[in-house]
Order: sequence, then structure tokens, then C-alpha cells
Amino acid sequence: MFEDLKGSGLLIHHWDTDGICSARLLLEKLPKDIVNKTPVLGNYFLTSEELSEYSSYDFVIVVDMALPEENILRLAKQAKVLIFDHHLQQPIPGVFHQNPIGQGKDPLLYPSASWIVNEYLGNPVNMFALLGIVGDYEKRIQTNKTFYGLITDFCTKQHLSFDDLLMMVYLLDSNYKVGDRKAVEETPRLLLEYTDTQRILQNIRWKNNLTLLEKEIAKYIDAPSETKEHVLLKRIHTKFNIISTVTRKIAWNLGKDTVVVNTGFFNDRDQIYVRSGKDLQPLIQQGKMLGYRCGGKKEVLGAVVPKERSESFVREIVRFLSP
Ligand SMILES: [Mn+2]
Repeated sequence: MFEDLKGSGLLIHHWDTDGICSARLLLEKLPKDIVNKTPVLGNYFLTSEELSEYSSYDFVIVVDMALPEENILRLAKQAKVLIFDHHLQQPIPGVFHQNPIGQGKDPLLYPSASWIVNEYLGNPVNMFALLGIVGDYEKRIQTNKTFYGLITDFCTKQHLSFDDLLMMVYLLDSNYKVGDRKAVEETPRLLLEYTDTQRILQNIRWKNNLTLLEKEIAKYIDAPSETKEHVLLKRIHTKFNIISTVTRKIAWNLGKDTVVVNTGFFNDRDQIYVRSGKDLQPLIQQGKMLGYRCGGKKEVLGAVVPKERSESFVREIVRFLSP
């Protein structure tokens, strides 16, 4: 499979369950001395420090991340680069790109990077291929007949429930949510040793992470918030990546348009998250026009904004949401 890869190798993977499981599947087939890394948590790009550190490798594999084209081209100056992914990205010249979504295939047939990697490797269906899918879709995968069928068959054979798989996802994702980048990077190799999948459910460290996360989330749900023009505004300061959960819980509990600002995750930028009954697409476009990293869906918006711009963007959001 990877016989033509010579010299020193680096594997860069997303920090979530799909990224970790994809890395686990690749590591099994790659030379033992390959190094695996995840970007600075929350960064969908490589910093200049990372880029110079990674420029000495002979080959670099990127999985479950659409890193910016200029990052990839920089790595490709020195190294042979291979990308396995399912995010929308144009092919990059000179780079091996295994991405059916980028080639216009139906995302329903390629629901995760782990699935794409597993197919490429010619493996039978297995826990890690499926966990990546459950990680990216959670319960929403139940509406995908083909894959939910595969998942339920697998669960029956392994005497597992869908909730067990969801719990495994929460445990694997707990490492990045508590901000433990080193633990994220250790996990793919740990999973190589986990021949019994029950060991994922029994990992004490990950279980402790979940307890910590629950406490931190509850703390911010219970804390007072401001109301501006019928919009609920909550300011939090946490190094944990819990903003989406906090926003969802507040919005669903109170049934109000909710804006959460987290000043504690990045040193130089704030996380902003919005949940609303209003279509947020125009606001997402506006955020992008202002040059912020901004994305989301109809009812949610997530943005990362330089600290000095954060208050003015929050005012824009409140103005947009006000009746
Ligand atoms: Mn993914």
C-alpha cells in the first residue's frame, strides 16, 4: 500500500474522533517510526512554527483536515504529500488526494475520513471505520439507511448498543475538549493496542475528562447572563472547548436566541457561538466578509474573532437577531 514511501514520515490528523480513528487505521499500515501530530487545537491551519518544524520530513500524510492550500504547498516543497479527507476541497497540484467529496461524490456515501481511509486500505468494516462516522454525525447518522444499517449489524455482532458507540465518541473527543493536545496525539497508538473495544469505554483518564467537562459546562449554564433586545448573551472564560454545548443547552432550555462569547480558549482570539430561530446564513456571510473564521448551518454560527474585534461583532450579531 505505502511501499513507495521512503524516509521519515509525518502524519497530521484532526483532533476529533474521526481524525483519531483515521490515524489509527493508517498507522497500522505505515512504517513504525512515523510521527503523528495534530495542529494547535482549534486551528484549521498550521502555524509558521509548525510549518518549519515539519519541513524536514520526506513524506507527510494529512487526514480528516482540509488544511489551507498554501500550507500543503509549503510542505510539498520538501515532502511527498498525501491527503485523505472528506471535506470540500479542490485538488492541489502535485499532491495525492484521496477525497471523493472533493471529486463531487455524494457525502452520504462517504460520511467520514475513517470510512475513506478504511476503503482505501482495503480493510473489512471495523470499529474504527464506524466510530469516525458516529463521531462526525452522532445521532444524525440514524437517517442514513446504508450506514446506519452497517452500524447496527456491527453492534449486534459485537454485543454493543448505538449508545455505547456514542459514549466511545464522547470519550475520544474528551481529550481535545479539555485542551489536551498531547493526549490527542497519543490516542491513535493507544487504539492500536486496544484489541478489545471495551477498553475505550473503560479508559479512566477519558472518563475523568468527561466529569470535568460536565462540571465546567454546568458552571456556565448556571451563571447569570445578560439580555439584549430579547437576545441572551453569555460571556464565559474557559480553556475547554465547550462553547457549542453551552450554547445549545442554554438555547434549548430557555428557547431564546443565544450568543456565547468565550474569552478563554485562545490568547489572541475569542470564540463566538450563536444559536437562533432565525436563518443565520447572512450573518455567516457577513462574518466571512469581515475576514473572520466563520462557519455554521442555518441555525448555528461559530466564529473565531481577534479579541479587539470581538465586541463589535457581538453588537452586529445582536442587531441582526433583534426583531
Ligand atoms: Mn471527519
